[in-house]
Order: sequence, then C-alpha cells, then structure tokens
Amino acid sequence: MTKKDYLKTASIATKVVNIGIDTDKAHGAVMPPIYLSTNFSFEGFGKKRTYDYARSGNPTREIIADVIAELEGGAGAVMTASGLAALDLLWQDLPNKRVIVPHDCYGGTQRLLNARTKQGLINVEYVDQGDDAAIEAALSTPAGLLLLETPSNPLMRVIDLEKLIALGHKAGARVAVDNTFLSPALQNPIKFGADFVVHSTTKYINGHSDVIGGALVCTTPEDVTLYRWWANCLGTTAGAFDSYLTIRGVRTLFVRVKQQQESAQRVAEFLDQHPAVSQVFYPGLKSHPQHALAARQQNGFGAMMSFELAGGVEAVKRVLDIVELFSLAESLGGVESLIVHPGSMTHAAMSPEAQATAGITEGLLRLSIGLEDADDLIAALDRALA
Ligand code: PYR
Repeated sequence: MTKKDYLKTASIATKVVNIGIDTDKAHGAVMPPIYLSTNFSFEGFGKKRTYDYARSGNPTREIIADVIAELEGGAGAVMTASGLAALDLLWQDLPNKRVIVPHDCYGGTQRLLNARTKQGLINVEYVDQGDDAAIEAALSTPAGLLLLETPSNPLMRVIDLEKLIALGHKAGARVAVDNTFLSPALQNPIKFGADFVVHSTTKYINGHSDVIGGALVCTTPEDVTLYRWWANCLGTTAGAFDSYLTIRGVRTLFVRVKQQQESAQRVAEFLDQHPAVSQVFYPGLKSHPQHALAARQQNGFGAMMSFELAGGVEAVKRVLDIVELFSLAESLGGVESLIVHPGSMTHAAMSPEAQATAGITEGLLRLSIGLEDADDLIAALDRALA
C-alpha cells in the first residue's frame, strides 16, 4: 500500500500532519513546494494546463483548501485573503437578500454587513439567537441566509446548532456557521446540517499569528465552483505564501488546541474564584448557561474566554498596564496568549448602542490562551488583578 492509499483511511489528525508530504514528483521534496509564480504557461494555443493565473488557481492554495474541506467534512473550500473576504462571498449570489445574524457577532462582521446593506446588496437583521422567541419570529418570514457564530465573540454564548440550522432551513435560508473560535478540531457544523462553514484561518487554523486568511467551506460541488468563481471575480483569493504558512500551521492544530484548552480551563477556574472578577464567560465552567449544550455539541470547550472586572474601566486600565505575559492585541488562536478590550478594540466598529445590546461593557476583557505554562499565565493574572 502506498502512503497516499494508507492516508485515505487514516484518522483526520494523521492526515493533517501529512498534508502535501511526499507529493513532489520532480525532486522528492518531503515538504510541498511553494508555487509563487503569478502565471502558468500554456502548452500551446488553446492548451491550458491545470492552472493559468494564480488569482484563479494555485497548487499551494489547493493543498490547504483540500485539508480544510476535509477537516470540516465539506465538498471543498474557497481560500480567501481574510475571514471577512470568505464571509463576503456568501451574499454575492443570494436570491433573497434577507440575512439574519447574531447581534453579538464579531465587530468586523457587523461593519461588513452594515456596509453591504447600505449598498443594497443585502438587508441585514440582527437578532438575539439565544432568545428562542426572537429567532423564531425572525425566521417566520423567508430569509436568504442565516449566519451563526458559536461560541459568540466575545461573550462565548453557545447556540444549539441542530435546532437553529433546522429553523433556518425551514425559513428557506442557507445556513453558514463561523467556526473560527473553536476550529474544526473542536466543532464541525456540517454534522449538524450547516450548508457553509466560515473560518478566519488567521486564528487557530494557522495558529502562529503570521497570516491573514480565510476559508469558505461548502457542502456541494456546485457551491464550491460558484464561490471560487466569485473569489476570483472579486480578486480576494489567498496568496501562495500565506497558503504555505497555513499548511505549516495546520499540521499542529490538534495538539495546539488540546494544550490550549487544558490551560484555558485552569485559567477560567482561577478567574471564576477571584474577587476582582464579577463574571467569567467560558463554556467549560459548570456555571456557564450553555455548559451542557457545549459539552454535547463541541469536542472541547476551546481556549477563548472573556471576563468582567468588578471595578469597570478603571480596573481594566490597571490590569492592562500590569499583565505583562499577555500581549494587548487583537486576534486570537496563536501560540502566544493575548488580551483584548473588546469595547475599544475588536468590537470598536459597533455603535455604543449595538455594543450595549450585545452585552459588551467597558469592564469586559477577552483572553486567547496560548501555549505558555498555565502556572505562568495564572501568576501573571494574579499579579495584575491584585
Ligand atoms: C478578533 O480579534 O476578534 C478578530 O477577529 C480580529
């Protein structure tokens, strides 16, 4: 049996480690080469090879697209220049312009949705998807797309994928799930009936904070063709070097996430008992309102959390001045731990009213737990909260 045949039946973790390995026919390079060329020559008049121009197709990009599609159980993936570029494909071809979205989703997503609504491409409607009556009311009239985000950014609200996807389909909507916060290692929305999965590959999939990228995973070959066409048309496909770095990063996805969530659980438990902290939002805590749902629906609780400081914004300033081991920076899912003040950073594009509706307060901080020793992370937080 060849290695290629063997890998067909191997577990997904084994496949991910081996993507592209031993595929170079020219020199036998173990790691796949990076095809940086902008263009690919024709063999002669009318004789195009597999690729012609790297915006429309590139062999390095194909490797990462295939592995992300397989990780999510999709028919194929479109690799884009950012997570927002992947999302932006979804409404290029909607027969019904009504797009239903959680009111507490990522601020950049809201900025994009609001801009596309202003242009008349879609009509966005924000809804509290944790409120059964609100979501049922929103989906009682037909919609083109239901976009879900679970756990939500930054408040870690978990929604019932099976239930909401069924409701979306009943309203005639296609359903897309932003799976960035958990990665395909911890949640696979297609198992629950999603039509699309969206990733900012910048985060856990690449995992090293050195790429901006996105992926739209589709469940039908027709959608793969359609949205690849749109990505090429809009010029938002991913570059070869970023694709290569993402191939390198995704090989360690499972072990990174396993370690990160183990540390996250300890950090959340530490914060939960700290007198300076009024509330911790982490689905791994038994007190989290959707703890049981997260345990059922996810393969783990992940390494993202947020918490509310009892002392409000003044306490936030003090903590951010002292908490030296966490970089004060946007993004998440890298090997290094990060701290964010969502109200003034990741969610600053939302109006104060939208932030208030979503529950984003001035005293809220968000953590992305990296691969440092958990004892060091807890000690750093302990010093900062004293
Ligand atoms: C975040 O930090 O939430 C981004 O997606 C940038």
